[in-house]
Amino acid sequence: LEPLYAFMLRARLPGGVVTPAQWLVFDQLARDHASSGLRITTRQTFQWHGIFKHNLKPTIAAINASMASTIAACGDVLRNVVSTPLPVQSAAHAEAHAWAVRLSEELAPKTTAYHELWLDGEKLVGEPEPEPLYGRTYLPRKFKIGLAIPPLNDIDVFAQDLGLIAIEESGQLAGFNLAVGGGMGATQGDPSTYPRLGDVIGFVTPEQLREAAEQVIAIQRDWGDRGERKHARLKYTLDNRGTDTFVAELERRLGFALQPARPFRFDHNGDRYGWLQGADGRWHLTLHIESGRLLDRGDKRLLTGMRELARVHTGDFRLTCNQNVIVANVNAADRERIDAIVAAHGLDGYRRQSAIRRHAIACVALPTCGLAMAESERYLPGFLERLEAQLERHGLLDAPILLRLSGCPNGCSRPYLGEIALVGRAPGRYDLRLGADFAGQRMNVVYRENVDEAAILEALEPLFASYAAGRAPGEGFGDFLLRGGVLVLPVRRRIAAEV
Ligand code: SRM
Ligand code: SF4
Repeated sequence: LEPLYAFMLRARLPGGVVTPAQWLVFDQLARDHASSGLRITTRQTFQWHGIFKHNLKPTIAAINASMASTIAACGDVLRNVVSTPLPVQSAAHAEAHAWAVRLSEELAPKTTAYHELWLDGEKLVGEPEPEPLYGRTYLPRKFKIGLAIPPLNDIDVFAQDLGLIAIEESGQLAGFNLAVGGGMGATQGDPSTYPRLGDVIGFVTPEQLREAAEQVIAIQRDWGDRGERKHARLKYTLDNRGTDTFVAELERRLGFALQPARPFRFDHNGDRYGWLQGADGRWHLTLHIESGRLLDRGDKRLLTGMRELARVHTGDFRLTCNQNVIVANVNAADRERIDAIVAAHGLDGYRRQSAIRRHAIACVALPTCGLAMAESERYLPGFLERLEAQLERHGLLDAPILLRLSGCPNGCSRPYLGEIALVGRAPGRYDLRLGADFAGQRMNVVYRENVDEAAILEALEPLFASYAAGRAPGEGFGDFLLRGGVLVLPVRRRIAAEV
């Protein structure tokens, strides 16, 4: 008799857009087959945990029937392309967002094996289909593209293998700055692995973008390290070969030179909660979902509440890279009804929460992640309570400090970009990292190594006291620690400069 295997499934949802009809399908699958509701990930998509092996095929088929997919949500290919989700700005926003969808579709693997295996496509043996981009051996490792629309860096563009910074000029989408070689993963005890922010290497027009993205992936396919998996990300290729050599090769393959990068400015990488009106007059409501976990627990009936919203909503939903959800494209006349559903199901927590709680992200970690060294998602609520008590004593409950927890150094919550970050080392023990900025452009550094909660709170106490007493108006916690000389950052942590 075979053991009762259970799996995690992840959808591919470029730009995080979900229609109400898709939401209802995903919700049903969560209730029928998953062990812990719907989980919004840090790459704008859903995971379902605990799917029994015999339910995998019908679940994947149902996701595909809803016009979504699970193909290339994992594996050594281009992963879910993320994009600034909030459609508040101009038509250029919609155009830029559409690019995320197009890149995701056009650069996805062309294999028919997925359909043969999971969707009852006919051919199961024979010559493999040609893969124009990935070839027979695919990429050395996963590859991530993210598109940010300034001033919002809510996707952490410098943490992507290829970051695209949309440049809008006179209300038109002029093109994209390219930032290459970002990545967050590191391996404990192996200093040859490290998080790195992307280098801004130049600008391309929209007509040049597809080819430029494809060639960046192709160079990594050809130059990436296939001998040592831990070094197989683009960031190591860049550091081994040099960014200049990489750019020269890119321009050679493209047959044109990149233009100089254009000016841009990011002001933050968190989400903006509550209602915001878009340029076209429609409304968007960003809700905070702690660790992205949609479940019914006590009076917080988040899964049910979102289902009720999906039943009446005429716009769409947008998942964010901060694990939240936006009820997007709402007509003014529907706002009251949406608000009532939100309040009735405890989805309006953002109205009462401390600023640090609203800006916290935790990766999944235990019990489902096999790589976890410490708790993360399950630890966040309790840790936040203790932190909030401390912040309250210092009058800092309204300080929007970016807190990120990861159960291990792989960095799935992008912890190296947290103003305060805990990176798991062992059960109950973390590296306390401090000093990132509020816009995702500077990484933090280790402040205390391998410590327990008491030591973390003790280390933070005097820092909160001096921040409360000495912060300049609008000054972030990370910036304050740097200005006050509490932290000195190594040169490589300062990068991702604005041009
Ligand atoms: Fe991740 C592996 C969860 C975003 C870096 N990540 C994993 C696995 C699949 C564990 C495994 O390989 O066995 C985790 C599944 C846990 C579970 O039980 O669900 C996992 N990663 C997640 C998610 C669900 C975290 C979350 O709480 O939301 C995110 C899913 C994203 C998605 O929808 O595609 C997630 N992972 C990230 C990010 C953030 C990002 O992409 O913006 C990173 C850092 C960026 C990067 O890639 O550099 C990230 N995950 C990793 C790594 C380290 C990769 C490296 O280069 O070293 C691993 C380990 C690996 O690949 O071997 C990993
Ligand atoms: Fe698992 Fe580590 Fe990723 Fe957390 S950071 S989900 S513990 S691999």
